[in-house]
Amino acid sequence: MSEDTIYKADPGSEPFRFDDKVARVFPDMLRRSIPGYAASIEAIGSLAARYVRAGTNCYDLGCSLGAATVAMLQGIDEPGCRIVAVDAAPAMIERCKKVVAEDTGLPGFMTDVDFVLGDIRDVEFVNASMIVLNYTLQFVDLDDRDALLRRICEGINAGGILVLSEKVVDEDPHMEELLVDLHHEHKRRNNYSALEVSRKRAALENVLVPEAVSTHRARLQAAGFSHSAVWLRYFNFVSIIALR
Ligand code: GEK
Repeated sequence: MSEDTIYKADPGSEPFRFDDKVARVFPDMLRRSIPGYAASIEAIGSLAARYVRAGTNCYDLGCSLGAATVAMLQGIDEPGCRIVAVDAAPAMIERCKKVVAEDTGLPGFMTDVDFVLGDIRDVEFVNASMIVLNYTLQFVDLDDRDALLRRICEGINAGGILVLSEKVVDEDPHMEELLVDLHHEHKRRNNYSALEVSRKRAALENVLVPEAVSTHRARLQAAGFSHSAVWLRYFNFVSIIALR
């Protein structure tokens, strides 16, 4: 796995982008930066085994290098399914095709995978039993989030599931400060220097826009999901499951 050394260099005022430099070190970046990331991927596999029905579609929205796609492929226990893996970054989707093929021995799995270079706001969701937004919604314009979640819910069959993982903000400013500090300490323990942490934070300003857990749950309810629950929380990172 290539080591993420991107913010050892000064990016100036360049905002964070999902370019080739990022795609090359991405697994190391996520592993060291997102507390709970490995647990989110593991759960996606288990949830696929439980919720994916024969002859339905699954969507991995903002798939990056396809970690959630691989987990679903390995979890799905039913015939005739298709996973649609979507990412807007060419550097990600190109690498994703190779990584998924290497990790799973594709083709040869009973589930097909379509790799789509495109914006998740333009995807049509049909006959879905599982949709995954693993740390992706936080990069979508705030104004577009409600409509996207409504369309996602409409595309999920009764009894289907959405997995929504996000960085969040705490409504209590004191706790927010503490949780951000705990996250930064976690990154420093994972061998990012204080300077790398602060440069990355600046680069993500206005690019990654987190919301409160209550905002996410209210949006899920308004979108038409019948139930939702936070099943994972590690500092200021959560994963929510929502049932149609
Ligand atoms: C994982 N889910 O490993 N349309 C399509 N893709 C988008 C959009 C959009 N509007 N906005 C952002 N992306 C993955 C990790 S990373 C999380 C997801 C992170 C894509 C973007 O190109 C990137 O690949 C991904 O969403 C977010 O489970 O970097 O913190």
